[in-house]
Amino acid sequence: MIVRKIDDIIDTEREVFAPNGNWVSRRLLLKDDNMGFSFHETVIFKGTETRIWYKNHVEVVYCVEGEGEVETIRDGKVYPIRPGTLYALDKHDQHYLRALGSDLKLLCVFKPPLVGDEVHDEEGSYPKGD
Ligand code: 9YT
Repeated sequence: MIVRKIDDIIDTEREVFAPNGNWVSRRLLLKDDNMGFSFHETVIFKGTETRIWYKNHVEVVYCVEGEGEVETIRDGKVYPIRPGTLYALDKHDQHYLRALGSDLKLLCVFKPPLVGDEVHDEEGSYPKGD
């Protein structure tokens, strides 16, 4: 069994900051944990907008704190994100993620799992894992 605490991740190589300063991702489970997915606590910083397109992954996101929104680029639909809201990018949807009045704390699952140090490329994607 794996038991890990968020305090074990902070200030280690499993804590990854976006180069543009929009978010920090604390990667509690990664590919080498052999679960078939990775599991992260992500904080999206207040007032930021991030364009994302996970063309190589599916991601599910569950909000536990804060206030934000997701806009799907294909159709311009805007979805408010609040504690208790989940969204699943089952169609690799291109989207904007915005943190509005406060930081947004999200729990995120990626399949296939991230390796560890990935940050978004110019398209907002992570590279293929396998
Ligand atoms: C919700 C989202 O995709 N935010 C960007 C960071 C990502 N969750 C990660 O790498 O943990």
